[in-house]
Amino acid sequence: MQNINWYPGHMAKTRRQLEEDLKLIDVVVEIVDARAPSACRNPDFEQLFKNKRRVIFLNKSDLASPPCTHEWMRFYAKQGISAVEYVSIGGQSKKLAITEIERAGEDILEKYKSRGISKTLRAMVVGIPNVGKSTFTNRIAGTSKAQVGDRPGVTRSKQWVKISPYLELMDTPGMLWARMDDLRSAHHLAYIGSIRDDILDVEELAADLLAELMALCPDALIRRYSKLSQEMSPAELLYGVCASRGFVLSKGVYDTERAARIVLDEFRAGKIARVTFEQPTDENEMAVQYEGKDI
Ligand SMILES: Nc1nc2c(ncn2[C@@H]2O[C@H](COP(=O)(O)OP(=O)(O)OP(=O)(O)O)[C@@H](O)[C@H]2O)c(=O)[nH]1
Ligand SMILES: [Mg+2]
Repeated sequence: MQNINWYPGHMAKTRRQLEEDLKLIDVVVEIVDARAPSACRNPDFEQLFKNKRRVIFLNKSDLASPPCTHEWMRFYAKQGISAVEYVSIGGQSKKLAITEIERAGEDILEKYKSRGISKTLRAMVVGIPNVGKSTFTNRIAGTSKAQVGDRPGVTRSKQWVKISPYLELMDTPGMLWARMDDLRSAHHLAYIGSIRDDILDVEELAADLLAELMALCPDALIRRYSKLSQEMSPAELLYGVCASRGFVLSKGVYDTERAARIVLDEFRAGKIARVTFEQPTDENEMAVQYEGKDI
């Protein structure tokens, strides 16, 4: 299996900063992309946040398959993990999100209250790049203070945002882990824009995305690119997109690079279908277990 070289230099610094800031915060708010909840879980987080209260937001659920999101919610509930299905753009309730974060830190507040101290709850918003941490923070705060963008690595330093006299959120830069050797997970992260396309071969990436979409939502895919059919190989699917859109460089030569970029762009813009690439499994169960001890 190829070892993918994907760890930008600034991420080691991000990790050190997160570790240092942990002492300032009461609750960890983990944002994952609902289309790839498994690939989005940074394995380093389990160790890093093992003594913290945590709540997971399955963000961008407007782009994911609703039955799959429900399955993930059941999966988290079964393990006693607080998880919330969420959409950070549009009209979803910020009150719901605030309530869930406050609930995660409830016992901490109670403990202070019993000592006669009224404390502001401090929460750190963490996750891998481009899952919507800054959009979520802005949504909850009702501001546009945190910079957002549809590419990985937009936020480069932490930022505190006051939500109310009782709650403050810290937006943080996206963090990956040092070693990735699972190509399928890496592809999922690239499809959702959490790692840069140029780390991988863009044509291979788009061809594999087409194959995964053909398995998950063939009708929607064929509606979008009419010359595709279910028996095509990944490479043939990419040629099929060229044929559907007339991407021809010269007679008989397809512009597969253009087709690859179009497929990735259209998928990310939610133009093909709402899909979830991963199902909960026993293996994930091991990975998401954590202890919420200590105050
Ligand atoms: N459809 C949809 N798009 C979203 C949602 N939340 C965020 N986005 C989009 O996702 C992109 C990335 O959002 P950011 O908030 O910059 O993501 P981030 O996690 O802060 O990214 P980094 O700072 O790069 O780590 C932007 O184009 C947002 O508009 C959501 O719930 N649904
Ligand atoms: Mg950000």
